[in-house]
Amino acid sequence: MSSQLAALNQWVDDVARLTQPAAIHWCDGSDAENAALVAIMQASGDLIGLNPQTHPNCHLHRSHPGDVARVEHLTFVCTSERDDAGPNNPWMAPAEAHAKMDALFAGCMRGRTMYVVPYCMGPIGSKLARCGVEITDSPYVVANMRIMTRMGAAALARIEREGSFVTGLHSIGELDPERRVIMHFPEELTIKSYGSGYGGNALLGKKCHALRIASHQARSEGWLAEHMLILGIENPKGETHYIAAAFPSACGKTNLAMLIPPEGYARDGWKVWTIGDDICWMHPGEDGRLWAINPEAGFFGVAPGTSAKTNPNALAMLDRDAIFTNVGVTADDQPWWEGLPGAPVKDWQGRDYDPAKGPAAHPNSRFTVSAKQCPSYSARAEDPQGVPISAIVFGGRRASLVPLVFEARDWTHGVLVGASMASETTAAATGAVGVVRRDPMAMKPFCGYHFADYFAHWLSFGGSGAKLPKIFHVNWFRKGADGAFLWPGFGDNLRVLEWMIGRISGEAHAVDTPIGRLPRLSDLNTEGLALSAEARESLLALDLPAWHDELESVAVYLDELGPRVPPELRRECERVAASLAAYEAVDPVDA
Ligand code: SAT
Ligand code: MN
Repeated sequence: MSSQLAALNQWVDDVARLTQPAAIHWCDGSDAENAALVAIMQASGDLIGLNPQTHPNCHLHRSHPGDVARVEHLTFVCTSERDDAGPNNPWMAPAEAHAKMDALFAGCMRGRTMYVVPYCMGPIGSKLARCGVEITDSPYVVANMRIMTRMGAAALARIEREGSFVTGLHSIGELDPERRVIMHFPEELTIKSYGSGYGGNALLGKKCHALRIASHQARSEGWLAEHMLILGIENPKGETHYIAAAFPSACGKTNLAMLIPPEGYARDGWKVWTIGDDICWMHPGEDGRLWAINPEAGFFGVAPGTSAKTNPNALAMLDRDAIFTNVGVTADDQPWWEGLPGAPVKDWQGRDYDPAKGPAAHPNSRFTVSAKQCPSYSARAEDPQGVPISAIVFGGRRASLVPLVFEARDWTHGVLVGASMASETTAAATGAVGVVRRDPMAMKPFCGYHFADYFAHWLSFGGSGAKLPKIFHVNWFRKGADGAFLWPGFGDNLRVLEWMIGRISGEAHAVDTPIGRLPRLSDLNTEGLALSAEARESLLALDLPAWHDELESVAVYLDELGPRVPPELRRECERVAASLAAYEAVDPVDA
């Protein structure tokens, strides 16, 4: 046995001694293994079979009703120095955290099977990919990890070859919110998670490894681990540009990643290719460009609102081999959520559906499905080199202030734009929904180290010679006086992406403003689009006094992050504020 596998075996033995499982199962990722697990879960009620005619090999999982989202206040980054975790993360000293977790894990798997899940984040043959091993007592977690990662024998072989891997220990425990905690030890490449079966808390390859631990590794190794979708846009000439875009959870990343071009665009030959919908690892290539892979192999998407209108590609991949969590069901056992035709008879808790008790599907109900089933899945998604990124897009959910799109003037300004991102909170995390909070680069819940150091790391890419992507900011969520969205969104977002590509090739026009470069409405292709007069007037307008206040609030936010904030970023914030003060208002709309 290789020394790598000896180390892995030793860890598995140690965990078994601590958790006392009735049996240990090493996962090979095979179909037979999955079928056996599904049978076990059907017998236990963990999975419920759905209509085999309309949805072959699809299953429903109903979680504990108190375990439906990530728990940011219970998610710790345990660095030896408190300040290294930053004010953006709950922190606990590593020794204390290990002791706390070991006490929770002691004997917790009695009577249960302990699964050992080797996995690879990224194409199995890619230098950019990284491996991990998750130990869990939840067969639901195993079934999801099988879809979301390259799990099983191939990953184990790579671990044996390579040596280094992230260790993740997970138990659903008692699913008691009072005994729920997720600890990250980035200096030890270790994760310990107890008391939740929910995606981001329990599928340790995803947010825990591919963002929190990986962002920490990326900083010391000179790359970026980001909460971004990756898509390719093919123009009628057959050229494809790849775009990475960061939005907070439940702000439409999956829909954007699978965008279907609007009628005129499709006719002219535009195509959109999906690489990933949630996480992006970007490495500087020898050519000075950033090259990106999607570390995941599947989608863990928000179900409600996914429909033939909003995301036909997603709907098309969800009629076979999928796991649905906390959705409703119809009389003939089809999965159902708000936004679909038909009617539910049972809600997400398995109760008879009663609109007085709330929606049939939980607002954070999810589907888990292999990326290979996506009709727009890019052939380049499995490319071990990744794809070269032409543009980075930041976006939030902002009912007012922020225009539909603007371009940062350069990399440093773009880093400020990303650092000052803000968004209304969603159901993806527990807590109040709809409150605007700063969410830099959509990484507030996921950055495994001090935000100030993270901004410095981003700035460090700005060296001369690098062929860095252009940086843009978008806001699809601007609302009018009546509270309705001003921009149609979904497929029509391609109109905005086309302008970005025009900016990259130097063909599209923009107006310089203090906050960045804005298109005039006439610079966007609005053919076939019925925009209201209010939308035409305000989607690209600048409210200067409100932007003043915004820049002041960004400066306060940077101050709150403390003295580690790079001076370059503060100076950039001052530069924008000064240029706002000096700005003679020109009307950027069709000026
Ligand atoms: O945290 S999850 O990965 O489960 C979903 C999300 O919030 O993006
Ligand atoms: Mn996410």
